Amino acid sequence: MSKRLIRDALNIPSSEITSESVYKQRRRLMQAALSAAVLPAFAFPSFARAAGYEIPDDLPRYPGPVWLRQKLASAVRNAELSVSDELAPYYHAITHNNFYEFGTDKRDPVRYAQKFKTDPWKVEISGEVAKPGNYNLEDILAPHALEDRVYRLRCVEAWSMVIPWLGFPLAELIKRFEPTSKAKYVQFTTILDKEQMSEQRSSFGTIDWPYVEGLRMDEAMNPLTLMAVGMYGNALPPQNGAPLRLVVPWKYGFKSIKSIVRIHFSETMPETSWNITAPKEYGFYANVNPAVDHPRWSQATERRLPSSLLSPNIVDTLPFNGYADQVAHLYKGMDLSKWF
Ligand SMILES: Nc1nc2c(c(=O)[nH]1)N[C@H]1C(S)=C(S)[C@@H](COP(=O)(O)O)O[C@H]1N2
Ligand SMILES: [Mo]
Repeated sequence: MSKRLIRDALNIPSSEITSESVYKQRRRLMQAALSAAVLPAFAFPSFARAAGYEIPDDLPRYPGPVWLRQKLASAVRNAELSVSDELAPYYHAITHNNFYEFGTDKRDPVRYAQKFKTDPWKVEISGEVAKPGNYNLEDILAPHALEDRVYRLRCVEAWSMVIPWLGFPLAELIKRFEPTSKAKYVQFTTILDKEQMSEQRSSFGTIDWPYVEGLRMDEAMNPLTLMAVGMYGNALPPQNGAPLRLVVPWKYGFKSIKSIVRIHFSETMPETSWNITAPKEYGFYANVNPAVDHPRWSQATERRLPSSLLSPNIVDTLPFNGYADQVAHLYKGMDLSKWF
């Protein structure tokens, strides 16, 4: 198709088409908007309304399966563990994503994850644990009441946003499955599904699939560590890691692994995807730390979304992403420039 034809199809004035890259970016935006717009706009649960989350009518909601909806609607705000920073507009949270299984561009997940199947979903619990098994997500969630928590999310790429998650403490899940005394670490694994995830088919990828992440047991048991199943009062969108993801707010975003199918307890430190890929750049701990720069850029500040060229909205990065009071004790006596 010629440039002119595409331009006409999208109805963009020619004055705005200044270069191939601007045109490409625009086309991506349009495609993202289109794929989102075709989703039905369901009435969102009363919780979203009560919490005052603003979801413009032309943006999709992700209500999730019927069994999950009721749970989401009965979530309760945890004010004590929520920050008062301004929320990222919903649009930014669902269209600016890192989910490399669906592509490496920030707009790829919203474009390519919309048909991702997240129900039914199984989670395997394995390793050093008294009750291993393959469980339906519904059974995993059954005993847990959901909380609404507003957390900062700080990506290692030096941007950040503030998101209201719906989830429950990982500690509660861990206690239920009764890890043995040998369980010193927890490893999480994302689904491996080449049919649904285009980047897992690519032979040029940087990551050795499936994506894996891990925490030390005391980090996993910290009250801030959340298993999320929703955000902005609704189920998680697929691009944000539906149906089950980890959220560890004091660590760089890559620790917060998406679309989890396995939780494994081990005696030794597990492998983690970005550490395998570039061990000099990404450590196991990955605590947000303005004093330890990434080898290729500073970590002293961050671009808080929404951010644009004219108004970049740069803010100081805080040690442990502002959660030092709750987590600094976990690393007492450790040299954090060595254990980055
Ligand atoms: N499976 C998987 N999980 C992942 C990623 C990924 O590429 N694959 N990206 C991580 C990174 S780098 C970030 S910053 C967060 C982004 O979460 P969000 O898209 O919900 O903002 O997800 C993390 N979890
Ligand atoms: Mo990230």
